[in-house]
Amino acid sequence: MKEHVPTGEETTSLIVFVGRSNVGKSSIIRALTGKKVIIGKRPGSTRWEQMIEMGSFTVVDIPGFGFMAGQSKAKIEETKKHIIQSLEKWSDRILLSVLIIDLSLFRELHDRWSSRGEIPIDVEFYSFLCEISPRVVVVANKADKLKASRVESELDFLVQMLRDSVIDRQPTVIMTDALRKKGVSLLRDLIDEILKEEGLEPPMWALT
Ligand SMILES: Nc1nc2c(ncn2[C@@H]2O[C@H](COP(=O)(O)OP(=O)(O)OP(=O)(O)O)[C@@H](O)[C@H]2O)c(=O)[nH]1
Ligand SMILES: [Mg+2]
Repeated sequence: MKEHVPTGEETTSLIVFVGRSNVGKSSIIRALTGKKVIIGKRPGSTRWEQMIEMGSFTVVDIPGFGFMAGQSKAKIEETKKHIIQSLEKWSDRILLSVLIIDLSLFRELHDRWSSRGEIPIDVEFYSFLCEISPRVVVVANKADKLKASRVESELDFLVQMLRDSVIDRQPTVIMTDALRKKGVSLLRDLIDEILKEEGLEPPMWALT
C-alpha cells in the first residue's frame, strides 16, 4: 500500500466557521482577516470551503446549510451531508468551531422547527460541533436587525436553548453586527487566547 505522507496543508490547525446560509459567516471572516471572501445578499454565496491561511492556523469558510437560492432540496441536503462529513474528517485538527447564528431570526426558526417536532438546525449543529470539536463559540450575528429592547431577551433565549441541548457545557456566546464590525474584536481576542493556550503564534488581524 502506498504510504500517505501528509502535506503541511493537511496538518495545520483549523478554525471552522459554520452556520445556516446567509447568517454572515463570510462577513465575519472578512472583518477579522481582511481576506476578500465572497459575501452575498442571497443565501448560498459560499459554494465550497475556502481555506484561508493565517500562518499558524487555517480559517475555513464553510458553505451555509439550509436554504440556498436557486438550489433544489436534494442539493441542499447533499450540501449539509458534505459539510458534516468534512467536519468529521477534520475533527482532529479543529482548534475551535465558530457557529454563527442570525440572532434576529433564531427564535422564529427555532419555534417553527420545534412545532414540527424537529430539532432546530442551529441547535442540531451546536450539539454536533460540541461532539467533534474541543471548543465551540456561538456568534449571535445581525444583532442590529432587532429592536434594541428585544436584544437581551433574544440573547437569553438563545443561551437557554444551547444550554438545554448540551447540558455539560456552558455556552460561550458573542454578539456581533458584522456590517458595522461591532463585537468582532471579542471573537478576535478569544481566538488569540486559544492560540496562546496552544502555543501558536497569533496572526496579524485586519481588525484593529
Ligand atoms: N444587517 C446585517 N447584515 C449582515 C450582517 N452580517 C452580514 N450581513 C449581510 O448578510 C448577507 C450575507 O452575508 P454573508 O457573509 O455572505 O453570509 P454567509 O453566512 O457567508 O452566507 P452563505 O455563504 O450564503 O452561507 C450580506 O448581505 C451581508 O452584508 C449583520 O451583522 N447585520
Ligand atoms: Mg459565505
